[in-house]
Amino acid sequence: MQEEINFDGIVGPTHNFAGLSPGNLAATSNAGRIAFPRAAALEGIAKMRANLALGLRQGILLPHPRPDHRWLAALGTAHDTAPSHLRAQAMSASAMWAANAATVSPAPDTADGRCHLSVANLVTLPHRSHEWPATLAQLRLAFADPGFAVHAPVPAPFGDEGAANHMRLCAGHEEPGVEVFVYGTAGGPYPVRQHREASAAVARRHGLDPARTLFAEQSAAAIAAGAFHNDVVAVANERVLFAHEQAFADREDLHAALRRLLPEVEIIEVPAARVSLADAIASYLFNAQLVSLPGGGMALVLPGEAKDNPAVWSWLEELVAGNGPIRRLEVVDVRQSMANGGGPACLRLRVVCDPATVDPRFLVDEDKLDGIAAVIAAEWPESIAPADLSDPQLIARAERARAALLETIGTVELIDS
Ligand code: SUG
Repeated sequence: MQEEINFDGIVGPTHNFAGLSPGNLAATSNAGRIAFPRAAALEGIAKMRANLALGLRQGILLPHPRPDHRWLAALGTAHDTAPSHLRAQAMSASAMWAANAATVSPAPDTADGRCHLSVANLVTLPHRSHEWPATLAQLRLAFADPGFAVHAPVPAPFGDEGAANHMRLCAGHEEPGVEVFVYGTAGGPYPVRQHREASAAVARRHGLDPARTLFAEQSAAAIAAGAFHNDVVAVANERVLFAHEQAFADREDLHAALRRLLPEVEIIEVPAARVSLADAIASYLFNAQLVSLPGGGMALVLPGEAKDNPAVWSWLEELVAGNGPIRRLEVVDVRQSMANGGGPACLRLRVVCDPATVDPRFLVDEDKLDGIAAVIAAEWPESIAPADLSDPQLIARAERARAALLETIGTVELIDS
């Protein structure tokens, strides 16, 4: 039985605002602010609880070792002597944004009938480029069942940022889907983070049917406006595509291909005249989780910032009052993550699979979340200012905090990876 499971990245104890992501307007504008790792991680737990309350399956991915001593050593330095930019990059808690961990092709789409996961190389930005070894170790543990194939990243220089630039549309999770890979070619002053060459490699490695695989270019206007990943301007679930009018370079071409391959597709497009790209990006309207509810119909799990934006909220209220597939709006508070450009959808990696084949240590219910929340409340630093990133006491505390979490989850074998 194929089901969607959302694996949320637990916000790590070194969450901070270092302004490391050019083109991510929230992250750059909040650079230098004091961060609140404990509150951030508890916001993430509350979001998972909200999803459980909707009747959805929930999984977790764990924080990576930070500082990343191995990466610093490979660069010929160490935390106490590293230049400040390398120190900040080695301390980043960016692995929380699990939508960038990997690209997932569920079993019904692949030639060998296995669910394939390709770990993203994240080569474009230094602080994210060293996430992949720890992600690979975790995914190999969580998805060790022979029903999965976990691939190492596509080699550099082809930038790959994972599921954030990938959408799967299907009549139902059991049916073969249409997989859409969204890549960038130009974004004005900002780096293009997803390269077509990387997406094509992932599609080949996953054994996707070329006739049911689409490559769509992200519009340069969207990247220039701050949509550094496709999931900031579009989201898909089952037969529904929910996107901004200016998300894609050639929207008509994409719509026509989707209608040809999946006649039941429903495309819900938000016109720029109602919600500008700037409002869509500031509110993270599209960085919602679009989920199928067990009782039928779909819900959007949105950040509080979407409710605070009058143009966005009035459009959404009209949407759910209509007769379409999206019937419910669920608002969650993930403000600490949002301030670094990570909304509800960034925080999760969707895997469609048989839940019985997943290592149960990576699945959660309310009781397990209570245990995780207790570790966070006791061990996570309350606040981190930029100067704290070089404080040995903070580092010792963050390393202890992560070790306590791994102990609670029963994954101490991940301590060094
Ligand atoms: O890669 N922010 C992340 C946000 C990722 C959001 N993910 C998705 N859209 N799926 C990024 O830009 C900020 C870290 C800092 O500046 O310290 C950061 O990495």
